[in-house]
Amino acid sequence: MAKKLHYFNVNGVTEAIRYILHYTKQEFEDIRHDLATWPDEQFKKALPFGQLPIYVEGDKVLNQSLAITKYVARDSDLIPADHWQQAVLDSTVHNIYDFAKSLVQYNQEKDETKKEALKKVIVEETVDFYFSRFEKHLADNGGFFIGKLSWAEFILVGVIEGFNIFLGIEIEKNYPTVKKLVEKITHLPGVKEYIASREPYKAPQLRK
Ligand SMILES: N[C@@H](CCC(=O)N[C@@H](CS)C(=O)NCC(=O)O)C(=O)O
Repeated sequence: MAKKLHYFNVNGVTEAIRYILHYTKQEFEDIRHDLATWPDEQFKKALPFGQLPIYVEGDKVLNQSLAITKYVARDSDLIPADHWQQAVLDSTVHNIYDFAKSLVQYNQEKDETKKEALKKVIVEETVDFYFSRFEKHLADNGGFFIGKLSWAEFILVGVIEGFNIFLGIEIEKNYPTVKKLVEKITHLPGVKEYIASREPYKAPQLRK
């Protein structure tokens, strides 16, 4: 059945989905909407909650990036059979998304002075609060959240890439296990070729 992923031409909350689809060799149409012309009001109105990403399979439509990421990983060993491990990963991806809220807040802020202040807090406080914990969780488990590759590592790397692009930083540089993980994910078969083929991302112009 034809699979389509709709998002913008940035990584954000959707790159993990793209990575997993490429890593697990699933064919899909990678439809990228232009942020400069967004919103196309008619298209937006037809979306379940007015936002992207959406994932389409035949006549079925799914929104919410975490649900989509987990769904596209379902038939692979990126989702463990063990229920406790599944719960640990669910908890982990929500921790990662709690961190990601700070970038959403930054992107939504229109006042340049306030935006700079938000960036300072992210760089000087928020990153270390979360990444000291992610680093320890990974280091304690052989470089992965549950001792082997799962969908949660893809989520973490996608979110790191989004922060790095929007804020012009390199989050992973002070966290050696996280840094190794970024290298590992971006060199996985399928992912590596996809990255080589995609245009380099740059922070898009957001609506004023
Ligand atoms: N919780 C949703 C959030 C989706 C979301 O915030 N989408 C943003 C882009 S990252 C969007 O569509 N923005 C355009 C708009 O709201 O008009 C998810 O994780 O999928």
